[in-house]
This record gives sequence, C-alpha cells and structure tokens, in this order.
Amino acid sequence: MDQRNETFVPHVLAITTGTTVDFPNSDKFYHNVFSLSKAATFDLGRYAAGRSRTVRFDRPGIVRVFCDIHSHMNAFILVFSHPFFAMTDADGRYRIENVPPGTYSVIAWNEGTSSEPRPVTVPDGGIAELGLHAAMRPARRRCAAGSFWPAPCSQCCASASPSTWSTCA
Ligand SMILES: [Cu+2]
Repeated sequence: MDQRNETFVPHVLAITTGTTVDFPNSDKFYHNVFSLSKAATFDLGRYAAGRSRTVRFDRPGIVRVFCDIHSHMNAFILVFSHPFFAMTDADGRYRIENVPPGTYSVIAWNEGTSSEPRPVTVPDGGIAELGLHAAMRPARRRCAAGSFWPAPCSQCCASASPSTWSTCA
C-alpha cells in the first residue's frame, strides 16, 4: 500500500490472513502510517521518502489505515480468513473464482458500509450469477482543498452530504 501524493494507493486492499503488506513512502516528505483497528493495531512511526515498512496481518477483520501527519489520508485493508472475495472493476463487475459447490451468503462492502447478505447457490461445476446493489455513497471524492470524503474540509465541503460534495470535487 503505497503513499503517493498524500494518498494511500490502493484505497482499498483485500488480503488473506498471514499476508505481509508493504507501506512504501513514495512522497518527498514524511508519513506516519498507523491503525487503531481491532484486527490490527500498529504505528509505523515517521519515515522518509523512499523508505518502506511492513505489517503482517494475522487476524481477519477490517483495518482502517491513517497517517498521523496528514489527517485526510485514509485507507481500508480487508483481511479475510478465506479466499472467497473479489474487488469490483471500474464497471462494478466482480467474479469470485474456485468456489466449491454449495450455498453461501454474499455481501457487498463499500467504504465501511455493508449490503444485506444475499444467498447464492453455486452448482457443481457451474457458475452462479449474483447482482448486488451497493447503493452506497460514492467511493471517494477529493475536493478542491484536498480533503477526502467522508472527511469534508471546512473551506468548500462543510456539508457532509454527497450532493454538496460533488459540486466541489
Ligand atoms: Cu502522511
């Protein structure tokens, strides 16, 4: 998970337990990556351009990642105890491979909000289709002053409503 232009890239990272994640600093100034989440609590301290630190994620859950220097920097790491997850592409499509036949409960997740669980049955050797409505707020917007939803800045995005937000993105 890179730190670039005061932004974590990617904004959302999905991994399985036991994965070690690098946090390289690609900016010309210091960052201080930390998390207070139950699934992983860490503070990597300040480190300079070109340096990197790592964290191993052993507990499943949602990890909120922040920078102690730049309060608008935030990201999510979703740690799963199983491999049956997928990130949507630019068109919102997703595909979960190699799911054994059976009935499952599927949820969509976006920026900390989950959809209702939806049942789906995967047939033996077949494919199941499931459209999920992630009727949620826009994934991420940056306003003119550089703040990120859902942390509106006072200059142009004092209102936390997405409609106001979109006019200043
Ligand atoms: Cu920073």
